[in-house]
Amino acid sequence: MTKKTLGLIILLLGLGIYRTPARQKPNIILIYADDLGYGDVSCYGATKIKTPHIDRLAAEGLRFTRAHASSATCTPSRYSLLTGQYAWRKQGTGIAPGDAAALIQPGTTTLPSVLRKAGYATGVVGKWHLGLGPSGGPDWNGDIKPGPLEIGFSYSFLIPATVDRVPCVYVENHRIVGLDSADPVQVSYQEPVGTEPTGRQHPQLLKMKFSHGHDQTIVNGISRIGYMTGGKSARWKDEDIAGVITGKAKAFLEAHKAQPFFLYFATHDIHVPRVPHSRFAGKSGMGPRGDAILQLDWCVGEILQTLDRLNLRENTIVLFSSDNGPVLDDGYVDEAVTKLNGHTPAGPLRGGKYSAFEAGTRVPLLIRWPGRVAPGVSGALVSQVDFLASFAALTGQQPGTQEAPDSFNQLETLLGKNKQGREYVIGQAFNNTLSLIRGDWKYIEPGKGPRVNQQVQIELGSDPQPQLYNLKHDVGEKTNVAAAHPEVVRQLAGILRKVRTDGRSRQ
Ligand code: NG6
Ligand code: CA
Repeated sequence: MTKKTLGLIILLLGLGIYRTPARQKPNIILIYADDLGYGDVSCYGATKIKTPHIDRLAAEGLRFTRAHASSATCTPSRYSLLTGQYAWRKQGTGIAPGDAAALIQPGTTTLPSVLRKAGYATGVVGKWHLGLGPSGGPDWNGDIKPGPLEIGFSYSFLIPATVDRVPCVYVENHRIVGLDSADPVQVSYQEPVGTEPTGRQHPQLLKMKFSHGHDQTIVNGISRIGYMTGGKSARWKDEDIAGVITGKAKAFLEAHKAQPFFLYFATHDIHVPRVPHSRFAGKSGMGPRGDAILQLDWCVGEILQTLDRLNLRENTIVLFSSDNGPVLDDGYVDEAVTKLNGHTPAGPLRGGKYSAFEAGTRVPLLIRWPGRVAPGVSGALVSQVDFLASFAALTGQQPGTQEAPDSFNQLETLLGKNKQGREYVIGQAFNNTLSLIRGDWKYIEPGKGPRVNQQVQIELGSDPQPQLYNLKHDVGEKTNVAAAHPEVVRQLAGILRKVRTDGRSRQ
């Protein structure tokens, strides 16, 4: 800069003309891990594994100790997160097959549609698992819609369902990436398609064996749920997934650095199959599950470094959470059990993924917004179902009575100003048993079905009798005190009944 221009700027500054532009609406990034437990990262007490980048978020932001996903499995948690409606209100929102039709109808008010209305660029990168296409499922070889672009996202780069489900391809906006039209993709969850080997018939071809389920078409040496054929040029390599989706997430930030953006970055890690890149394989000493945690931590670090580099750290709210609790053997023989090495994925909580007990839905939640959210710890009761109304409020909006019927404006809680949070939190277990937490009390409604899922070795929290726990004195839900406190059981069951029958919970 010449002396002359410097002089001019100083003069203009003095006159108050050369001002920095008004503070832009904050960007929002939601990093949503898969199957990451309450105790899986070092800022939540893990000692056998170090997660420095996730810990950085905790040190620079607010760490919530009582934050919940809406459900103990993926599809319903994500459905609630994006729509602000409990998934159990809507049929067909259980764990979706990889060829499911779109579960969220175009025209629905969603977290991205609300932010888009406020002028945000809205991207989703990573795991979708909310169905694609019209009823009957998507046309994999044509335009794959409706999908995220029809419900408020302006950009999408997807793992369509889960990495353990076919089709094993990426979908960018409406198209499979790298598809050769001479080799069309065919998918079936009913019967074999094509002639490719399956894990059930050719286990000798597998680089990772299945322990239950996951014995159909083999892709990249790993057998999946469902059958597929074709699309050879478009298939992912499991080892590269974290790098590919992180690259797409970074590209989205770069492309939209000048405007407010919302990025929903949904990682594959640490879901099965756990096949991390060679940079992480063997590095945790805990087998592939631990290595996948290191890879997840790396993804978070890449996002944070990109924000630093683009000078967006200050004006970006970063949220980090998980869609449900932890599981060890979720269908592949990957040493998750044998190499656990004393690690406690659920921390002090009982149960795990699929469960009505706390480990099913109580998950890490970190929120960083430099200068606006004071670093620290919050014990406020939080549910991810509230993100929609809370971020609507951040942008001066309020959902109408017909929209996001279970989403409350909890912005003050997310920003650390309200220390109480929600009046109550509702959780949905795999078997659809609901639980309700209010204050120190946790009520689990009577449920049918097995108490333990033997395949995954997780206590589901089902009991034909009502259960009541005092989480303050018994966070591990060891002692059912329902018989000693019938009035509390009655009260909490009453709230649950009302929320159910009213069809909405926000007035
Ligand atoms: C189960 C799968 C499990 C996992 C889960 C969905 C079997 C036996 N188990 O049905 O491996 O894919 O669905 O996980 O197939 S979630 O995190 O996406 O909800
Ligand atoms: Ca999950």
